[in-house]
Amino acid sequence: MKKSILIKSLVVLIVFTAFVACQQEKKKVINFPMTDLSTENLIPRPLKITPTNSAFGLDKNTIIYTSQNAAGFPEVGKFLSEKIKWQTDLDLAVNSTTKATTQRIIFINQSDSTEFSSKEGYDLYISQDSIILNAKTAEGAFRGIQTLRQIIPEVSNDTLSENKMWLIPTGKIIDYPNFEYRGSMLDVARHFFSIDDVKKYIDVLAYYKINTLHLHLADDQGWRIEIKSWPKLTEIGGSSEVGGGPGGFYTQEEYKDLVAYAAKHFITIVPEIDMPGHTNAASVAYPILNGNGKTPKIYTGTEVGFSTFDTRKDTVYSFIDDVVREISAITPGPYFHAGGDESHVTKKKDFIYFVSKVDKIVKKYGKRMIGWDEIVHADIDTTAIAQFWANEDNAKLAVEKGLKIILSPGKKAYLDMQYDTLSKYGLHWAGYISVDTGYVWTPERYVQGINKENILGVEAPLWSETISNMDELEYLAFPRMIGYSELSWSIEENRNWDDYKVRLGNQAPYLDKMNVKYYPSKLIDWKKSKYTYKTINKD
Ligand code: TNX
Repeated sequence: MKKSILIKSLVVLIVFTAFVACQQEKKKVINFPMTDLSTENLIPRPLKITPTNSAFGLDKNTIIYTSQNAAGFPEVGKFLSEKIKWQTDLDLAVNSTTKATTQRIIFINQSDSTEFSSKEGYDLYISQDSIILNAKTAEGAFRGIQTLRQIIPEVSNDTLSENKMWLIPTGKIIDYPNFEYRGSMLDVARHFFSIDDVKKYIDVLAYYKINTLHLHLADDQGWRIEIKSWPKLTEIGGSSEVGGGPGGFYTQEEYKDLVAYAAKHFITIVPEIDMPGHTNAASVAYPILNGNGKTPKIYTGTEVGFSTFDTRKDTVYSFIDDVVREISAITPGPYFHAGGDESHVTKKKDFIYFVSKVDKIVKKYGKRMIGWDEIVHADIDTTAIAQFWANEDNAKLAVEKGLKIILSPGKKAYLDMQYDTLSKYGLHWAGYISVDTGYVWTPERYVQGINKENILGVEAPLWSETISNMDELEYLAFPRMIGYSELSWSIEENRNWDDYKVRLGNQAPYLDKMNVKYYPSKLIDWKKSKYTYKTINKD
């Protein structure tokens, strides 16, 4: 820690301790047991942990303070209070002005220190009397409180004082992410998932510091987002899904609500409209868009590569202009994903022409285009991003052209791949991905010639041909998604399967309490919850 931060933190500590001391009863000396912050079950593993082997007793007298004039900080404090309530049933006041008889504080402090090179970085100082979280931005503070949530024990200690106390190990943590883009993708097109389902997914992603959720909003089997200027997209295109189920779609109001929910969790939504292939549902609604020479009919199967837009028709580009404009207007994040994969019935020259035109439309509405790795063949701006999923040559070409890469290699990061031959759901065209296979690889060196500076981050896609409800979604996504959080946040030296698998096993109480139906891989020794949560809540 630099001296300047130390002094700043000390000043903060002194001011607050003084403030609290004026009102508190005489402090009782508590003999805290030995702890070790470095062996806590943190995922993703923080950059640096220095244990000091005592404890902070979180109890009903703890109060939360935040910097009050720093944008977003009071909200982060409230979020922490709500989650502590959920975990422990304690009701902690946030920035309360009433006189408190308290002994310990959690202070979430906005710091302008130049130490914070990443906007998501944070430092956490835990002592017996206080927890101080320093961050430059509310986003950094938000990542930091996930760390704090993860070290609050499941069970309280009832013997140290009159109050139940949750003993948080003392020490300091210095942390920031290895990659700036840490994502998951959800295919809501093959099977539709409701806003509430997606919100539940966001809750868990945020706990593991994921910062991006890519929504695959249109494919051959369904169109899932209201476009006001082309209403049949959802009226007709939204009414189908794989297997013949009812489908569904998000109104723009619902999508906005989802985007706001994600933003509250510092998660950016990346909307994807996959084109020129994967567009059967759009062409069923508006046959004028179709370019494959066949009369489009509703499709509920799982084949790919048979549909295309007509890449030489002006109407198609006015359509795309409307779609990109309407979606961009309700998407605050910087990206628009334009798909581009498996356009097997689009001629190569038409594909190149199409992608270059779409790139310009996306830019016109102030967004950076992301596309599946095939887009690198087009003449596109270097601000575009290639999402590598299958073809290493495409990924290398992207780097030669100066594009950044998102790594989603099918063999390692596809959440829809089966764990093994016994898996109930999923596919296996890219192989089987057991929990260790999904974790044991090095994004920084996965494709020869593609180095850390070329990589924006890692994203794990969950395609939904074989899953149609939350239980099935969670079976495929968890626990593997938790591993991708560590692969994208933690530096290589801090990633180790033997160490990770123990920390993963200890996530079970959280996942159980969240009612996440994860796949209970036999490779992991899953921790049993010591208490049922009903008991905790009753006390
Ligand atoms: C390939 S990955 C696809 C998707 C399928 C997925 C199934 C990619 C860009 N395209 O259309 O859903 O495989 O694993």
